[in-house]
Amino acid sequence: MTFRWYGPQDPVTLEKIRQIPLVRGVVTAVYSIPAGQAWPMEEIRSLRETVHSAGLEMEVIESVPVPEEIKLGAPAREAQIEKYCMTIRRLGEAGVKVVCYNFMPVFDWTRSDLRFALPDGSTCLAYSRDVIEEMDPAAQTLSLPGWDESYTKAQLRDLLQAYRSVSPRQLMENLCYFLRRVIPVCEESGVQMAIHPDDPPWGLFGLPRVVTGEEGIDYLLHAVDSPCNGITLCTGSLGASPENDLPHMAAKYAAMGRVSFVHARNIRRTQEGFHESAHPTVCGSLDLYAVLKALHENGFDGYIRPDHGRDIWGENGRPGYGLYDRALGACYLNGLWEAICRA
Ligand SMILES: [Mn+2]
Repeated sequence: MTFRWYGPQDPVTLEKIRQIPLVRGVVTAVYSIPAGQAWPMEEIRSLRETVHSAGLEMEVIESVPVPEEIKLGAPAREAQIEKYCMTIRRLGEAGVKVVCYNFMPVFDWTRSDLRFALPDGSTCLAYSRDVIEEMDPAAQTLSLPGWDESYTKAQLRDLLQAYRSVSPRQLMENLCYFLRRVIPVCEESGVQMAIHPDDPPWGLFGLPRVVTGEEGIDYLLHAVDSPCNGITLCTGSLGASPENDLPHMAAKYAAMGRVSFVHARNIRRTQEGFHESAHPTVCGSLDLYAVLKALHENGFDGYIRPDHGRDIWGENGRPGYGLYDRALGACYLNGLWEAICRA
């Protein structure tokens, strides 16, 4: 069991994380280096030292961002891939076993509301199809919660323009090109790449998305058939689409030995889209018990962390990443796991 930690600036401190029962390590990253730059060894070592002195492990990195040039298949990708490989080698040297990454063009996870109120007074992240569809990312006025604010409007327009000629098929080929270069380095370094599915698992604003379900995942796993080419099974991301049968996918990919990392959380699908929920099965649309059981039955012994939590007990946390509800999630998941193992 691991727990995401956003570095020394995170109000959820290592000391607090250390006190959550059975949490052994943190999932973190070097946040000071822009995408496309190799992470300096001394930064990696110092981060590891900080984590270790708090009595925790640092075996999972989330994430090493993939620069847009690589996703676009632009000529600059060659140099970018070299730098990415350099980071992988250094992480392997520092004892890192899994690198979580994603291949979503321009926008990472997307929500329409970061403080959606639930009947019990807690708040969570929510997605309304109508609200999102009315937005135009190229427009001057657009500002969506959680979006990368580092682009100017002009840069964002250029980037969106550049993606106009990238079909989903081409995006997948760009992903496979990247993996063919990176996975051999991972094999030498003892590092597993764990691709995070697109969140939500459908195209947005005319941008392609290809890691949305079984078809895309099967394709990328077979394109580079190595145990180092794995996935992050994010139940909440995949589960936003009712077409994704999560217990089936958990069983299938765990049996293949390709589930390197699990993000466990629940969501409730609604008329408007979905909102996030507390972790227990009855609190949402996803059967977390069935997912964990499928993982157990198929030999999963990798890393897991509770994914997004709600804001509860007056906490005003980083969206999705407060302490309390994620800690409750860790305890729930550990309880399920103990019961599954002992049964
Ligand atoms: Mn996730």
